[in-house]
Amino acid sequence: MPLISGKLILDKANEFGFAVGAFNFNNMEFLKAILEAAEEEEAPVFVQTTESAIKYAGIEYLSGMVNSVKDSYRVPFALHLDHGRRIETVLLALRHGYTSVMIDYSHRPYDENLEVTRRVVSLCAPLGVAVEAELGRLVGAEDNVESREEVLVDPVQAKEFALRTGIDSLAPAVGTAHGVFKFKEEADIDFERLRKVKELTNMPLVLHGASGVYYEYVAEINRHGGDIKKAKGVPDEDIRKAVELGINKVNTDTDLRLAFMATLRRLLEEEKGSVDPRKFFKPAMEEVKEVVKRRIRLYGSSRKASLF
Ligand code: TD3
Ligand code: ZN
Repeated sequence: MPLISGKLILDKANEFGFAVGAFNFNNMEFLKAILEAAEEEEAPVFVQTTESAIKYAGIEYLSGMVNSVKDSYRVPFALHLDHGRRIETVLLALRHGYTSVMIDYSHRPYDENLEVTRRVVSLCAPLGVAVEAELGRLVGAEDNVESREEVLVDPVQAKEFALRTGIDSLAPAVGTAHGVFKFKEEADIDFERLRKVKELTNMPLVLHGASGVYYEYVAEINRHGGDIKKAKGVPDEDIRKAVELGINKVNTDTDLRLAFMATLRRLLEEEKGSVDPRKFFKPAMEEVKEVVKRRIRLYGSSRKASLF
């Protein structure tokens, strides 16, 4: 079972109360690590690219790799556009066989977000392509924000937004942030707000900025010349709780980057005589695969491929 609509995966996850992993890739090494991990866990999965990934590699390379390997795997998976900021990028993704897109106008006023999202749904729905949108904003430990109320999702507005746009999934801002510096001190996800959004919308929900920022990788990076001392992620228990409260797709990019870069930094110090990139990339890719498997188990999507 190869590349399928993101909507089919999200609806199953919502119906059976688990979350699927959505992992970002820019290159062959990450894509292969993600798909092999999903295959070993027998888990449905999203592979996703941001606009900056498209800028980096070119959409022909990214979608070309996915399309050429899609029949080599048994697990169902979706190719998703993560944080699409322009309708042109959505159209580009549709032309290249993406089966799910996010239109992210969360940084713009509510009415504009609503209007643009509606337009994207009208383009994607007839093609069976899933549409994700975001409400509220994701801000991290480095951003200066006066009030949380201002940036977190309003559950009543979320219900109205979902009804008026016809989206397939919603990413509500509940206190997480992208990158390695998510919280100043302890993690503080607004679970009550999440519970309310689920109660009012009953739809598939997406958690962004969900990486665990695991201590072992951060420490390894810092030991081998890196400097990310105040890194802080979302604890595993918080992810479990978020899934229990109705999260059905969990976005993870930073954890994969950390696993890759920790391995690379260590090997660059250890293998001073080697000029073969494969000596570095292969173990780094294996470490990415390990972290993807760990995350898939955490989300509860292992063995869920049999539902399709
Ligand atoms: O949308 N993403 C992935 C891309 C963000 C830029 O790195 C996420 O929500 C994952 O966030 P993270 O940084 O916690 O893995
Ligand atoms: Zn995100």
